[in-house]
Amino acid sequence: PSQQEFVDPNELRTTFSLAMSAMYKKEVPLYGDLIKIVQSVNEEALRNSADPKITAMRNGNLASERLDLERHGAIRLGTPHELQTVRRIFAIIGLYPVGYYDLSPAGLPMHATCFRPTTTAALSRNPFRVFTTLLRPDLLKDAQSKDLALDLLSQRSIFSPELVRLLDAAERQNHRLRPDEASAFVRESMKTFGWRPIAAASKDVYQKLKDEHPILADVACFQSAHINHLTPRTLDIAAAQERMRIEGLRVKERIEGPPPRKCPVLLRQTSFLALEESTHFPSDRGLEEGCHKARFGEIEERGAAVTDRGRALYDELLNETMRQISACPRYLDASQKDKILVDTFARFPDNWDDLRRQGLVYFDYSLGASAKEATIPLNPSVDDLISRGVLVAVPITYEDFLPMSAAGIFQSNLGNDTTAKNDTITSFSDHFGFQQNLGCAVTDLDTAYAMAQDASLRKCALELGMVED
Ligand code: OOG
Ligand code: NI
Repeated sequence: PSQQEFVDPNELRTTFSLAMSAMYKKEVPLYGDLIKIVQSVNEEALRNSADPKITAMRNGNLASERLDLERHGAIRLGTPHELQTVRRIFAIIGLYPVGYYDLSPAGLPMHATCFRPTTTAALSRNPFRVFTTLLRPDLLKDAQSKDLALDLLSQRSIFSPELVRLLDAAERQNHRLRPDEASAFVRESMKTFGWRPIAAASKDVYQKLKDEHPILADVACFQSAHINHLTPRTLDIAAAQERMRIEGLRVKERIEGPPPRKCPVLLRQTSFLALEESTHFPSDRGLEEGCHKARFGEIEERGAAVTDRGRALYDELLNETMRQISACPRYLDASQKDKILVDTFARFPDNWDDLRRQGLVYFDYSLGASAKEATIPLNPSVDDLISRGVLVAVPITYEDFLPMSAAGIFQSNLGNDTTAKNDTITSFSDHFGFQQNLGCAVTDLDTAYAMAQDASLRKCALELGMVED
């Protein structure tokens, strides 16, 4: 068959994410409320905000912002085989593993990658991505619960035979599917990521795993890799968080990530807390009623991607903030903790020129309006060209995640008892082991931004006739 007979992966990603969103709204109706809140906060921000990025949006091409499409979801997997199969599923909708995230420093026996579109063109077609964590049995100290969990995981099969058949077919067709195959693929994938109301373990086993670590119960005791949240993009995360509170949602205490800034960097996130959902556990006497807490809704606001140096500074200031918070002998409420964050981050420059000159943020360069008329000195610096209006620098958006923020989101949604046993997890990263389990390398997180910046500069140099093709 010719290329035309296959569905474009970017298009299929949209179909897939819309199906996921519809399913999740049905499964977790509160998520539908969250979407409405975010939409109304975004509309207000678009109408009233003086933030140059938002006014540009108001005057520019709003449709290209795709504000109404979720930015990400998250799943938690139990075995290398599940991770490899999920990788095959996501390749069909144009998502590839980028970045390695070690969550063990936060007491979680998990590590992760993000499956996402890797080009600007694909991101702008549909920005949907999936934060995907994998259980690390090597970090579980209690042999009995580890065996119980591995046993449950070895018995479950979260991919339907039809889905597996479609994955094989796609691989014979360069990861593409025909329209009829594509609809079957979306339908069958939803079975993998949907909620199954009957647990795979008895209540006793569930409780035992939960006592060992709540994440263990969530990963091992169910028949699917249920999506645990979806995350729309908000233009004003503080306003959206406040609105969630007003509407009576139970929200996470603090927003994760950097403090509010004039020049936003990286990623800020918060969530409504996971719900108690009724669940049925198999037993000798038939089904036993119980409940499980795993699924929530999250919102995110994205800023600029930072360079290695910017990231080192971010990590240093975040560690310093956490050190001060934990060293404080008094009880600190959320606003006191936020104050420490703001004060500590005063050391992170907050205007685009400084951020650019100090090499803290990645920029996309293009020719300015006066590029063609301006006189260009010999061997000009980028600064030179910017001050002459030859070049315009726009910060590149951060498309990835932050391990400590992810851990904060995890923990608020596992319940307050999570931290109790945190000290039973030894922390070390296993980037190599993760890639082995995945069956391929994850793309380095930093390189992509550096390459995008370099490529934009090179394009400008070509257009100005400063270099030859
Ligand atoms: C994933 C939590 C991390 C994020 O946005 O950082 C995450 C999970 O709870 O499974 O989604
Ligand atoms: Ni998330």
